[in-house]
Amino acid sequence: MVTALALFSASAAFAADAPPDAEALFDRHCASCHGADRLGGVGPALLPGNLKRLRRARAASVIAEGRPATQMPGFSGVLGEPAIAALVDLVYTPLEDVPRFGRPEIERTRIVHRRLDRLGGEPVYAADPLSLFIVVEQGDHHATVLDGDRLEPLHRFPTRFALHGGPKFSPEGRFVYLASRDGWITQYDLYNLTPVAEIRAGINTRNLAVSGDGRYVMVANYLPHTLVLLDAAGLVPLSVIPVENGRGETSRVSAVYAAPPRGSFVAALKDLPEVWEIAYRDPSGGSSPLPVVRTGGLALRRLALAGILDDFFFDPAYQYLIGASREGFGQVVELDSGRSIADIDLPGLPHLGSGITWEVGGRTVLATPNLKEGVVSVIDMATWRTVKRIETLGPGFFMRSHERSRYAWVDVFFGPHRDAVHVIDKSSLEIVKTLRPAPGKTAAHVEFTRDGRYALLSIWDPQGAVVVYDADTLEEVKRLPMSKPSGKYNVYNKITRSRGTSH
Ligand code: DHE
Repeated sequence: MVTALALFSASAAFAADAPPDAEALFDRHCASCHGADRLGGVGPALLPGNLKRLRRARAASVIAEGRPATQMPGFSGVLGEPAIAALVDLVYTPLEDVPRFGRPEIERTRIVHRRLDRLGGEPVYAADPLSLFIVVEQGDHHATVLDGDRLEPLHRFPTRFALHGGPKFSPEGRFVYLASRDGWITQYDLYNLTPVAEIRAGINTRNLAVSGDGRYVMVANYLPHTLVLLDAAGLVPLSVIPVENGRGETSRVSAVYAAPPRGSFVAALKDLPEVWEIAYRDPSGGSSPLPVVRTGGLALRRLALAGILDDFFFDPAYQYLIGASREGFGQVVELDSGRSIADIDLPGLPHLGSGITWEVGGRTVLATPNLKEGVVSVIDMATWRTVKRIETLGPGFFMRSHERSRYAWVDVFFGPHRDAVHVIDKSSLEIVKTLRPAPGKTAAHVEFTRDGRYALLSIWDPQGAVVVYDADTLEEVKRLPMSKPSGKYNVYNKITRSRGTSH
């Protein structure tokens, strides 16, 4: 007679001998971040087209060890080699049916929450709308509207799943635009505290930018390989721009930025050695030495690069683009001529997107944290030479200051000191204080109040908080409980393009 135990042992042995079931493994370990259909979610889409810069052997080690500077954990503790190999095979297998995501598909996702012409044009609260902060709470996918004068929450609303990139404001500060990793764009009215419209502009989206004149929103996508132009008033899709080089090679878009003085958007490409500049203002007044093509009524300049640059910074006048590659080289490109004018010493993985500038000793410097090394690089923006490498307790993600503050703040996002935040004197370029507001918990991302008096720092924990510091004495003033608050964004500092914050 076959006992229940024998039956169990037989099936266990059979399971151990059977080839790993990649689909089942994917469902169990990967689908929650990368999407059951592999089209992406918090994590990127896992399709051969998205992985073409990642060799198969490297893909296996990413699954085993995780990926630094991302949320991808390592699975070597739970998956053996055969299981990892089966998953690699799966993610390099094209989908039988990749959904089309062109303009009609995008249009069909649009949701209008409130008609703009029926909304009042004044704030429905007494607080100064330019002092507000938006705090993105990753823990439970909400955003808090914080009164930046009273330093108290004014309102809280649900967001789409996994927002990424900084929310962007309309030029007068009334509307804020939010992008989620799975492509949802939200227009939110900060006067009436209500969402206005939403649209899914991509399957795997990186970020969005709002034009300097407030008329357009541009969305950067990893999947499909497109830039999507939306009408900023209600998110009506205007144009879907395929990102390809004319020889059939396409590229993911790492990020798109607004360059208001140029009347353009500038896009960083992940798979082609090019930078794209898309003019929303008629560029016919200026002379461009570069070929300009028209795509859907937009003027597009394609600047050729020596290599792929996928993280950018711009000088305050938007004359220069400072780019870094994942391979560890930095370059300064003059945007008008499209010429590379200098190489910069930026080893490791600088996080230029989080760079800031200030004046010291009559020169303008750019400071950037580094995602791989415990260092802040300070670069003279006239000579493009490194003035100083400030050693920190570990790699950092975000850096901030304010025109009226003598300090710059940088977090230590990775490693055993992730609960530490350094305060750097902007004149001496020395760390003058290291704060640990919640020992053992990641402390990261600072933003100043409009007047620069207070610096707000996040504790990245489900039971986290925004900690308010006096920006001069560096003493804690108060703590506002929040659910894993990630970034926070002050309306005034953003719309006036403060040099101490990101754009
Ligand atoms: Fe970000 C901004 C790229 C991982 C939180 N991140 C940006 C921007 C880029 C970028 C290009 C600037 C766009 C903008 O603000 O419009 N981020 C990347 C990556 O390539 C990277 C390393 C890998 C990835 O998975 O995409 C990455 N980023 C993360 C995270 O793991 C973080 C910490 C948590 C999360 O939300 O996913 C994270 N990134 C942020 C935040 C900003 C951001 C909070 C906005 C910063 C700001 O203050 O403006």
